[in-house]
Amino acid sequence: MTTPQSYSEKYLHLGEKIDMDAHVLCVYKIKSSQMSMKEAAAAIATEQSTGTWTEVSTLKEENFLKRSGKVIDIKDNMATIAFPVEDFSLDIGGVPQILSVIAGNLFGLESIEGVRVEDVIFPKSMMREFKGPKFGVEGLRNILKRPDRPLVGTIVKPKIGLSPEETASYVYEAGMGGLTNGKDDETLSNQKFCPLEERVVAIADALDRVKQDSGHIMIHAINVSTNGHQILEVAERAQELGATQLMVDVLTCGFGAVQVLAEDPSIKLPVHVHRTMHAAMTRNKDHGISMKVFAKLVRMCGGDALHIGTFGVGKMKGEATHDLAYRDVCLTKDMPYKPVMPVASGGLQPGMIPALIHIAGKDLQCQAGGGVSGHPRGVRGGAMAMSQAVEAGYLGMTAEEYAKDHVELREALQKWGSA
Ligand code: CAP
Ligand code: MG
Repeated sequence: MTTPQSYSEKYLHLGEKIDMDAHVLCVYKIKSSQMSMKEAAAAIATEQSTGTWTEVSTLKEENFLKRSGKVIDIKDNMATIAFPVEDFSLDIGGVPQILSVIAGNLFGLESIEGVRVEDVIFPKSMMREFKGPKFGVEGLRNILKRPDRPLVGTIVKPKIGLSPEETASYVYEAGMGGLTNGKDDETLSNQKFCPLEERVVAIADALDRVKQDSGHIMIHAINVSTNGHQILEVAERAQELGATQLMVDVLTCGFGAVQVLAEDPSIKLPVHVHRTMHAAMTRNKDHGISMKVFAKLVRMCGGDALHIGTFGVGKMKGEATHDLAYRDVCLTKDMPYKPVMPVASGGLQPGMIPALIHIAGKDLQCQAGGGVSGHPRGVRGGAMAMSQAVEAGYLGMTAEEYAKDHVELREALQKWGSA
């Protein structure tokens, strides 16, 4: 049995003019063999606003008119639904509540086999309720005294198992090799082999030594991803002990975790946003949520740097055109916030970097874990090769050209080739 068309039909407002300042617009890609596009879109608008599977006696006309989602456009398999601003609760609720409206129960409707949230457009009035990044692209560049070159970083590898001292020594070598950014991996937290507090202290010392020994500035993002009731306390402690940046996994911790780290006045560090688990929702082209939606929400919540993929050149699934769209969300002037630093990470190695910069542009943080520590000369050699590759990309040269008089890059190319 499907929702009777006569009932959900009330949610169809095709072609009607909508007050953009009074609605959140959401674009859905829909696949249903049991329903027409109109029926399926209306079923979503119904379920996600004032309706349910049957008409209810408690839905009064005034409530229906003011708060119902309206299907305003259908093109092929894409439907746009406008949700009244009044349906949202930002003071208590925030992004979790936004998601439960635009990306909630609809995924489980029996009669719709596939639905993907492709985009969301928030009215200015709602965007103003969020602060966006404290640092963003410019803030990170200022901290690193790196006005226009892409940032270049590493993820300490192996993901787990190194002691605080070993981790710090990795970071020192990476900094001496010219990297601007280091970060914990997403599965590293406070395990016995590498307690968070000891790691923060050891890394802070390593970063100081890099500065003393070479004059070079590097920061390192400490993974503070944890339970909601602890995250602020853990972040404050890391900051107190000398952390230079924080990292949070936005999808496992929730958007509120990014927002509290960005907005709480006690935290004065940039927030690096990892997206582990995103592919469970972003990878299927017929069902789930586009990374574009997540990128918008991360920017609203104040992430300073965000993983957006490797533009088709790394180990993770992804296409350049899609990743470019996510990069644009990070940088667009259409959102009333500082731009977010787009991060390309996953299976990268020096030979890929010039091509990556050519596609993605200079406002980019390139990162390699294996592509640094897998270098024949070790971490410092790998960091030098990555830095050289970034310089090549920045100057518009190929990796091969630049490698002619840069031995570390040459050795990386010999081991891994180029993109
Ligand atoms: C990269 C990475 C990142 C992935 C995640 C890893 O390491 O640290 O977590 O980039 O992908 O563990 O794989 P390597 P995404 O450089 O050694 O591949 O950013 O696309 O979510
Ligand atoms: Mg990782």
